[in-house]
Amino acid sequence: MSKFPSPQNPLSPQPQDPNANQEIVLTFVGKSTPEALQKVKETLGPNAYIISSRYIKGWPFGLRGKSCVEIKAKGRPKSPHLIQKNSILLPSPEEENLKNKILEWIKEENNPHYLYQLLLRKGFPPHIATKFIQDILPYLENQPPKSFSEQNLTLKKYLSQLIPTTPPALQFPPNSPYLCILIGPTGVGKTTTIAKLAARYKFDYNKTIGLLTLDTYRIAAPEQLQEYAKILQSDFQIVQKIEQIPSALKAFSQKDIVFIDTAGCSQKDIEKIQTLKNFLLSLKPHEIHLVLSATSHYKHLRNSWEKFYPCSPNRLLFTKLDEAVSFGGSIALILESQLPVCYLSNGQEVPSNLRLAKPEELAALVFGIGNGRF
Ligand SMILES: Nc1nc2c(ncn2[C@@H]2O[C@H](COP(=O)(O)OP(=O)(O)OP(=O)(O)O)[C@@H](O)[C@H]2O)c(=O)[nH]1
Ligand SMILES: [Mg+2]
Repeated sequence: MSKFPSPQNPLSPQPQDPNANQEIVLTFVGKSTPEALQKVKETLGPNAYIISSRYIKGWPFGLRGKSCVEIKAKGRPKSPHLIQKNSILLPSPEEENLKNKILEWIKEENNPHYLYQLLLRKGFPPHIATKFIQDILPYLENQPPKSFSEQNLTLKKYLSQLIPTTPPALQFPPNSPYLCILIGPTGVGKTTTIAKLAARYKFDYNKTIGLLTLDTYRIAAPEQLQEYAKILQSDFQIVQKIEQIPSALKAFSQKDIVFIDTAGCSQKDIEKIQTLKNFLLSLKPHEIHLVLSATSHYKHLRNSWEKFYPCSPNRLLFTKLDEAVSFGGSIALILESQLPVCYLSNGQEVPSNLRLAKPEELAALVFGIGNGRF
């Protein structure tokens, strides 16, 4: 706008005006082609030539449902005043990108193909994306959203209703500890999360805790949890054989809750998973959290769930939310397995980087603004 002389001096372009007497490209918009052409002629004269024309729904006014014709034309403007009156200023590329993004939504609302692409981009696998769309379409058709933000809100609200979560257990049986075990692939953050959970139960929920590890596969693996036990001043036990379980549990009989760490198993290591299953049959834990990294692709997550399925996990626990770039895979697995989520880990800091799972927050990871900022 500042390129042009002010409207107070409309008919006399300043000599220094770089646009005076020069051919320039301008954009004109009208409700119809004749209206847009009339503006071209009035502003650039009869010798102007048309570079392009297109029919647009909504843009540039951002009004849903309104259509217009946009014509780009080149010529010598008769006056700056007419430029201001008739042509439109094109938005900056950044603004245009943003508008186009929003427009895509509005133009394509209720369009299953568009929503499908969006879900794939967010990391959903095709079959879950299809299922989600099949479910939500009748809902969208009944209550068509009026704007991008309303549509986003609808999708978020709908998705959040499908996400099972569960609160942390706070009531425990007398004379025998409540057992919470974490299982899952290697390096996903099981031991770190146990330390966070133990601290939370001890300091925030005022519960008596015990720590137990079955992870004796790697040298120094038990020491990692033992260090946390020392810091938390909690009792600690190592169990190497199934026969040791009863005495270990007896030692913890006065504790409210015992957290059990396990060795990470590659989902390909069927033998190790079978051994873990045998331990679980003997322990009979109340909570079995399958711990998975939110940075993993859906296929990997799904494969881990299948391989650990014989261990009967009854919760999903996602870690590394802070590192993940898309969350569709994790959300898809929650929808598919219908295993409730209780905790989410969003960083390496013990004990602070642990959150209680909320359906709305999880849904916002897919349909929210500023995705993944936990
Ligand atoms: N960025 C990030 N790192 C995490 C998170 N949770 C754990 N980590 C890191 O992941 C690495 C592995 O954590 P561990 O707790 O040892 O993982 P594990 O599942 O017990 O590993 P194994 O016992 O070898 O199977 C460590 O460097 C942790 O600090 C998280 O939520 N975000
Ligand atoms: Mg570990």
